[in-house]
Amino acid sequence: MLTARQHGNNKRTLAMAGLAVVLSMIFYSVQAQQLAPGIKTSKAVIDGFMDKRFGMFIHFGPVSLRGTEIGWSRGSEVATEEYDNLYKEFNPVLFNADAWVKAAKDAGMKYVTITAKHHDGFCEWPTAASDYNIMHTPFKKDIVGELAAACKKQGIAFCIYFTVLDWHDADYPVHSPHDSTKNVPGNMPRFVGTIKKELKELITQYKPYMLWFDGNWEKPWTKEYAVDVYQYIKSLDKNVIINNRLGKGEHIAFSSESVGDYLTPEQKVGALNMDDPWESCITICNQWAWKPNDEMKSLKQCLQTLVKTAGGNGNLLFNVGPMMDGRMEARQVNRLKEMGGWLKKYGASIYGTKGGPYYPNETYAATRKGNIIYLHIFERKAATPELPLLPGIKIIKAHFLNGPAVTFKQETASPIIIDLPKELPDAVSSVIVLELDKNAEQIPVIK
Ligand code: JFZ
Repeated sequence: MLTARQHGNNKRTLAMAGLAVVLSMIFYSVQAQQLAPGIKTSKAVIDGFMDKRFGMFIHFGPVSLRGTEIGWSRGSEVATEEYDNLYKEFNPVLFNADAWVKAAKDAGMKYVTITAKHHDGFCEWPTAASDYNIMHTPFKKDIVGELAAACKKQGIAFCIYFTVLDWHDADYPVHSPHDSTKNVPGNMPRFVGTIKKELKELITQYKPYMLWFDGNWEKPWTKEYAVDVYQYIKSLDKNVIINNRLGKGEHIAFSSESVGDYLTPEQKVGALNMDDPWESCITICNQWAWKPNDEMKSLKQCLQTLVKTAGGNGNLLFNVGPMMDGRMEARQVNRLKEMGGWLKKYGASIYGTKGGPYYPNETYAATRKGNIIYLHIFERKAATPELPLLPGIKIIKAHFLNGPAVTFKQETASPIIIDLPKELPDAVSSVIVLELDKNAEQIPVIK
């Protein structure tokens, strides 16, 4: 029993506690709009990421048994009930993390990003947060862990794709992108608690270099949650890089809604941008997850996508969807190897360069480093193509990268004229080295 006095004290304590809650809520809602100062990923870390230029995206999961799109085909091409039970027969016995990483390395890629959890909610690592994970499949092997270990062994950065929407989790209010009658009230605070638990496992166990968030566009996800999760991640590892799909707003431009370190144009090469770091994600075929007989891009398309991306000062995250047995398609691995063959010869014009000073177009793109402009010629449209002049800058020498000299004409007031040989040294993308008398990286972008 409590005395009247104790009651009174308790009332006061309660009132004060209540006031504290209200005050902290007001403080939180103001505070939560912004990241705590000094918490953003450092420029040095982001610069290191952008120097890599080329990475592998991997979309994989039980859906690969059907060959339809990951997440999105749930409740459309594949009935929800059927989709949600696919994990019971998911057994990619030929999965070999070393082979995947080797395919990435042979392509000249510098990082690998795996769908640890896509919109269908299936977790490819043995999480304690939900039973809907790889340990409850016949396979019972930690795909995320094996891939992380293989990346470490082969010296390539390991990264994780993670969605903040989960159409499978009862706490998440949206249960289908196709049918809003499936929506439920859910419990977002609890859901955010679950994803923090999952992220803690992923970060502490696998030490990812970068986290590729997704699923930020649905209504339940707010900027406040994004700020909270960003700060939480940084409390676990201050150097992990985070894409901009953790926050709200557009994928291709920063705004007051953005939370994250870099922009993420999807299925197209981003526009030249010398100010904001960006990475285009583009599929080698059409579908993100494996699809039988999906149309594959030609070597020319693949390489020019990479070159135009580098020419715009961005990275390319090039996607492969492994088959249900865990192997990547041989034709895709071969295509990647061809890209790697080109990069072995011409990698100096891609890795560690900046884009510009010219805007990429259908005929050429440019990259630059130190006193050099690398001019990437896609096509011999003319024998003597013209380049916009470089005010106050003298070209000292021009030659094909690892190849013969190139003659050119440079006058103060007219365009630069390049003399192309009858046949370009590379059928897909030839690289001309223009050696300048000044630092090329300081040249303002030329339209
Ligand atoms: C997202 C994912 O949904 C997709 O499955 C894949 O993982 C890709 C890399 O990222 O792409 C989107 C994002 C938003 C929409 C469609 C695809 N949308 O809003 O329609």
